[in-house]
Amino acid sequence: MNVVVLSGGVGGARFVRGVVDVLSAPVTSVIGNVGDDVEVLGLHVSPDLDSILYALAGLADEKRGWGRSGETWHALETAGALGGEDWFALGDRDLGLHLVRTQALRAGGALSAVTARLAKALGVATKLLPATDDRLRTWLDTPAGTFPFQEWFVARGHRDEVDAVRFEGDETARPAPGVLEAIGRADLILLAPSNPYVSVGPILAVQKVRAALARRRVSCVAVSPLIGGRAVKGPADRMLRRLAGGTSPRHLASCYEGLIDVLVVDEADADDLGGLGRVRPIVARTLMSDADARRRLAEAALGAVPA
Ligand code: FO1
Repeated sequence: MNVVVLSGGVGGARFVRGVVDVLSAPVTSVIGNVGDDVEVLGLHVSPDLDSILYALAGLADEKRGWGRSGETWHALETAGALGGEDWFALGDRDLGLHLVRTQALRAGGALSAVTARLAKALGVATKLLPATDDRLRTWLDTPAGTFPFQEWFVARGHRDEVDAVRFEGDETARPAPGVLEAIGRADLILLAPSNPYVSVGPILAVQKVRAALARRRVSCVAVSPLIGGRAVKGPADRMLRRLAGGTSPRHLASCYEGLIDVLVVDEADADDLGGLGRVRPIVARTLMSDADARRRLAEAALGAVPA
């Protein structure tokens, strides 16, 4: 079964790891968010692609959810002491990847080609595709002003309520090579338990990707990132409350109107399944506390559609 997963970082990366553990790697393609890519200390950082790469390579810091395990921070401390940027924590091991990626991009390589090269070097067999090779960046309109994603998320600790999410470059961004082919070949499409606005949203902002999903002939299963209406981590619940009017499964489903057939929700949300319309709910345990839990959630999503 060819499976395509659309994913952000952290929770999405954990879920992708569960899917790959359940299926064999070559039948899974992952389309990753690049809306939160950022230039720090002159380096191109693709946090969500990297969280997925590290999760699949077994290098992820499981607790933090981003960056590498066994990390040290000497370069960051030195940069800070010298008056350089230290608001975005690049660890020493992580830095090596950003150096290689940045050099390859500056030499004219496309992000998709560089990502494939990094995946191969890390022994990752799963096809990891950035949604686009073109510049696509997420911006947040808040009462305190308009911020690029990482400034709002990391520097300001996502404390500002969000009035609107915008994507710079969405009118012209083309799907990266392989993205439409992966969707076209898929027997099943999964939307990872990622923030629908700032993690999956930027992928769907690539117009041809959204169109390909809208005209799918196979099922699309979204996994809710909320448990009991609350985000496990991050601002998804606050954003849903303000932008969709609530945090119940139907509010989440409304973010994916016309794009999903099944919604996997947590047991804690099983009493709140009204208003889903044509979207079929599946109830599962969605907290990915360890490898078994990740796999069980992946099995629930994969099993949502009879083979
Ligand atoms: N998240 C933070 O909250 N603080 C950081 O300093 C930080 C640094 C960082 C460095 C590399 C990387 O790949 C991810 C990093 N993240 C950090 C996570 C990242 O900002 C977000 O989790 C994602 O962009 C949202 O999916």
